[in-house]
Amino acid sequence: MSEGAFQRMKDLPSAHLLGTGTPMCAGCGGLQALHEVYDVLGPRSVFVNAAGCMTLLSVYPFTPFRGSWLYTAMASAPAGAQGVRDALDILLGQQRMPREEDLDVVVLTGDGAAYGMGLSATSGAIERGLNFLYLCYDNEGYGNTGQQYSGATPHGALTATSHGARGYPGKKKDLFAIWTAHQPTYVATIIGTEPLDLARKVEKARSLKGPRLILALAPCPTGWDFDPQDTAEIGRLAVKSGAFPLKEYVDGKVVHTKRPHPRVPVEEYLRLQGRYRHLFEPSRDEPLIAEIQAGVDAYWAAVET
Ligand SMILES: Cc1ncc(C[n+]2csc(CCOP(=O)(O)OP(=O)(O)O)c2C)c(N)n1
Ligand code: SF4
Ligand SMILES: [Mg+2]
Repeated sequence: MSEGAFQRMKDLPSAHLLGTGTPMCAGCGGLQALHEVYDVLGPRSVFVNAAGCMTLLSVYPFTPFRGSWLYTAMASAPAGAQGVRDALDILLGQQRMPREEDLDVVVLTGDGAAYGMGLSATSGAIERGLNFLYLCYDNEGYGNTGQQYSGATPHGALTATSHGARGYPGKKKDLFAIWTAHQPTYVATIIGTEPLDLARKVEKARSLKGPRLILALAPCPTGWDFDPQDTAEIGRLAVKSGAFPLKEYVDGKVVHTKRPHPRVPVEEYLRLQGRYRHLFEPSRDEPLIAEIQAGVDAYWAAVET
C-alpha cells in the first residue's frame, strides 16, 4: 500500500474501525479482547483468519481493520501467515518496500482451530521460528457452528455435543503448556476485562520477534448461555476464582501476572452460565462442583510450591 493510501485510511473516522455494524453477538468477549488488542497493534498489521466467529467481521472486499485481512481454512492460518511473512520479507529484501511499511503478521483464530484442527500447522510454524503473533480467542467450543465441544471445552460444561447429565466428560487441553513446550519467544494469557494486563502483554509481544501466542479467554453469551450484560462480570470471576490464570512465558520462565487472593469459589463463576445449570438445578451436583473446584485448587497449589 502506498504511503498516501495508508494515510487516507489512517485518517478515516474511528467509526470505520471494529464493531460498527458487525454481525457479532451482543456482549461477545472475543470481540472485546480483539478490540483491545487491536488498539495496541494498530493499523500496520495483517490478520490471517481461520474460519470462526471473527470471520464474520470481514465481508469481501471490506474489513473493519485499517490493515489487511486474509481468510484461510480452519487448519491453515499458520501456513497462510508463513506465506504473508515470506512475501513481506522478499519485498523488504529486494528493497521494494521500505522497512517502516512492514506489517505485523497476526493469526486470528478460535479455539477449535487453535486446540485442534490447526494444531499441527501451528506446531510446524513455531518449529520453523516463524515471526508471527498468534491470537486465539477461546470461547471453549465451536461457536460459529452452534457450540459443539472442542479441545478447549472445560470439564462438565454443556455443549451442543455434550449434553448429558454431567456435561463434557473430557478436560480442557492446556494450550499454554503445548506452546511453551515448543520454547517459542513469548506466550501470554489475557482477558478483555483486564485491559491493563492485556495491553502490557500485547505491547511486549509486539516488541519481540518469532512465534508469539496471545491466548484470550472469550466469555461467549451465546455458547455459554448467559445474559450479554454479564460478560464483564464473568470475565472478572474467571480471574478471581483462579479458573483462568493470567500469566506469561518469556525467556523460558512462566510468571503469573495476577494471583487472585483470596480466590472466590469457582461456583460463583460457574453459576452465572447456563452451560453449568445442571450443576445447580434441579439440585446441586456436589461431586461435580467439588471436582471442578479441586482442579482449580490443584493448579494453584502447584504454582505456589
Ligand atoms: C475443516 C472445516 N471443518 C468445519 C468447518 C465449519 N466451521 C466453520 S467455523 C467453525 C467453528 C470454529 O470454531 P472455533 O475455531 O472455536 O471458532 P469460533 O467459531 O468459536 O469463533 C466450523 C466448525 C470449516 N470451516 N472447516
Ligand atoms: S457465538 Fe460467542 S464468540 Fe461467537 S460472536 Fe457470538 S458471543 Fe462472540
Ligand atoms: Mg471457539
